[in-house]
This record gives sequence, structure tokens and C-alpha cells, in this order.
Amino acid sequence: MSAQAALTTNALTPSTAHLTDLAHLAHLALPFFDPAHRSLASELAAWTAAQEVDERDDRRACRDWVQRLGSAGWLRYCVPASAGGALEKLDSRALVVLRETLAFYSPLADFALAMQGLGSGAITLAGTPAQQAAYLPDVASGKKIAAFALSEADAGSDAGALRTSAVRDPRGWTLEGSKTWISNGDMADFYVTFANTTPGAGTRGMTAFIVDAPCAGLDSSEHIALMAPHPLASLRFDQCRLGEQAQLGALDGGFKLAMQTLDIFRASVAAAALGMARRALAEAVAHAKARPMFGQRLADFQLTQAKLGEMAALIDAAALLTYRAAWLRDAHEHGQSGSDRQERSVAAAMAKMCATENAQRVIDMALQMHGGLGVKVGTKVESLYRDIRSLRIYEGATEVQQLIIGKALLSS
Ligand code: COS
Repeated sequence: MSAQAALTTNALTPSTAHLTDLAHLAHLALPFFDPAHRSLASELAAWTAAQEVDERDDRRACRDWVQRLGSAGWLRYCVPASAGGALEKLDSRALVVLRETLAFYSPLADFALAMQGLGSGAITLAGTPAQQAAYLPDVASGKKIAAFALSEADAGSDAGALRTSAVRDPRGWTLEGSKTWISNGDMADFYVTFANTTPGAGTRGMTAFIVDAPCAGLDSSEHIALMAPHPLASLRFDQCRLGEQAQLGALDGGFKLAMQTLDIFRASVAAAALGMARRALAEAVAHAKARPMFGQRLADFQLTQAKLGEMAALIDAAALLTYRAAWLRDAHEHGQSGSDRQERSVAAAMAKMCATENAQRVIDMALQMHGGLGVKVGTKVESLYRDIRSLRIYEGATEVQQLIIGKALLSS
């Protein structure tokens, strides 16, 4: 538990109680969405606003959110219908709606849902029927907590440089090495872990494995405290033995599987950033209307109006990119040519980059508008200011997204 987390709670303050009205969902009228997405958002907004989760201990709170989201059926959007999911396949627009809505109320609730999806995404994409049956229904109910273990100390942006090895033996595989920055580390029931299976082959020599926890040879006890609530740990594999059935997807196909999984979830990270930015704007508008200053209200100053205008435009620009990326994935999922794939990856990269960067600016402006209150521990804009920062880094830093977009431009 971090010191800053101690005052964080999901409960709305009296000044923001009006946020339970659903006016902030008006953007879902855009043609990217179906009626089902719109009702999903309004039902989830009403449900989330009614939850009161004590978020002072991020690990306990995260478990609590997984239980609640699982019992209420929201985690069913993280897996396909064949494994107990709500929809036939993973629907990017539903994930975007879910994350944007949850993040508006509680970034930790958003994190809990997102990790169930990201941690199990590779099983949805490449798992055998037996693997899907063994993990996905429990992910959907919240019975099993999932994690995605790709990053290493010297392999973050350069994911192909990982050094954790998996060596075949007569009974299966032996993992050796370490991972870091693993969300849900030391809480997860299983880790989808990427390891080197063909030394020297780089991105063409990595394979995915499902590592159940606890497991002899896996040490996840090294927790990493962050500036905002987010359960994180390093993993150490020391002669960690896995059966044959632990291999996930094709031998040496792990890098592509990791990238395909990230492609789905990057647009949803953008949505989480949007939810946080929309909340910051709502807080700024409420504050500007209520705060007396120089004989009028803060809202009556043109400087305030200009700032609010800039914030709203930054949010809408990011929203359009985010919804386009999700719509492209849903509408063109059957386009399997290299250029179709690249178009979806680039759209997701643009969405992730712009939405996280714009949200950081919007939240900073909202904090500035709050004056001293903005930096007081426990105010919503103060916690958002810390919550947003890691989104510009995880699941591909802004610079990685720029690289993906730039490389695509040069390859055409
Ligand atoms: N879907 C499917 N295949 C993909 C793909 C995608 N989105 N992106 C790349 N590939 C394939 C390429 O087509 C290439 O295939 P071939 O070997 O058949 O030619 C292979 O994967 C290697 O691609 P590339 O040469 O682009 O890999 P790089 O090592 O240059 O890495 C980046 C590219 C930087 C984009 C990648 O390493 C990356 O996304 N890094 C960030 C990782 C990350 O998000 N970490 C956070 C983890 S979760 S918190």
C-alpha cells in the first residue's frame, strides 16, 4: 500500500454527486457504437457509481473489484461466449466502453477489469480448447486472477530482447530468468509468460506459457510500490518446471501472440485515459461554477472558459481516435492481410498515444484550475494526476506507438 493510496476511495463527494446522472455518456451517440454498447455504458455507470470500495490497500481493493465485477457479470466481456463470455468474441468497442466508464469512477476498478482481459487475451487468441476451458470461465467469473508477464529489466520497449529462457526436457519445460513490472504480480492465479525458446532467434524465438501460481520455482514476493494504486511485482523463475500442456500457441510464435494481444488492449488503454480525462473535466466544470473569485465565479473568467474549451477539444480528438481503433478491429477483424493488420495496429497506436498524452494535459489543467486544492492529497484531481501517468508508459510507451506509426508510413 502506498502512502498516497491511503486516502483514495471510490465514493463520490457531495460536490460530484451529480456525476451519477448519465449526461456524460452523450458521446456514445456517435455512429461507431451499437445500441447494445450504449446500454452497456449506462448500466455500468449506474452500477459503478453505487459501489463503495475502500481503496486504501490496492491489493485488497483490486481483489474486491475483481469479485464484484465478476459477480455482476462485467468480466464476461473479457472472454468469448464459448468460454462463458457475454459476446461471441472479444468486442473492442465493448472493452472501450467498459474501461472508459470504470476509469471515470475508479481507475483501480478499470485496472482490475483490464488485467482480466489482458492476462487471458493470449489464451482467447491461441489457447487449445482444454486451455480455454481451464482458465477463461474462471476469469469471467472472477474466480481466477490473470496476469501478462512479458517485460524484463532490460526488455521493456524492446520486448524481443527478453532473456527468460524455457528449455525443453522429457516432462515439459523448465523456466529460468526474471520478469518485472508485472501487474497483478503476487496476486494472480496464473501468469501468461513469454520466454525464449530458440536462443539467438530474437522475436522469432519466443514462446508463451501458462504458469499457474503458486508454483515451485516461481518467486513473486518482490512487490513494487507505485505513485498510484496498482498491484505490481517482479517474478523470479528458478528451475521452474512446467508440463507440456503449459505451452500456449505455436512454438516460437510468442512475439506475434504478445503483439496481437497488445493490439486489442492498447485501444482500451486509450479508453481508460479518456475516462480519467472526462472525470477531470467534470470536476473542473463543477469547481469553476462553484468557486467565488474577484466578485464573480471562476467560470465567469474568459481564461477559465478558454481552458475548459481546450480540455473538451483534447478529449473529443482522443475519443474519435479511440473509437475508430475499436470500430476498425470489430468491423474488419476478418481482414488478415499484412496491410489490414498494420492499419489496425496503427489506429490502436495513434489512439493510445493521443488519448494518454491528451489526458495528462487535461488532468494537469483541471488540477491547475483547482489551485491549492488540486495538490491536496485526497482530492479527485490530485489522485487522477498520479493515476494517469503510468498509462503513457505501460502496454507500449508513447515513443513505441510513434515508432509503430512511423515504421508503417515508411513501409508503404
Ligand atoms: N501483430 C502481429 N505480428 C506482429 C505485430 C502485430 N501487431 N507487430 C509485429 N509483428 C511481427 C512482425 O510482422 C515481424 O514478423 P516477422 O518476424 O515474420 O517479420 C515480427 O513480429 C517482429 O516485428 P518487428 O520487427 O516490428 O519487431 P521489433 O523488435 O522491431 O519491435 C515494437 C517492435 C517496438 C513495436 C515492439 O517490440 C513493441 O510493441 N514493444 C513494446 C512492448 C510493450 O508494449 N511492452 C509492455 C508490455 S505490457 S505492460
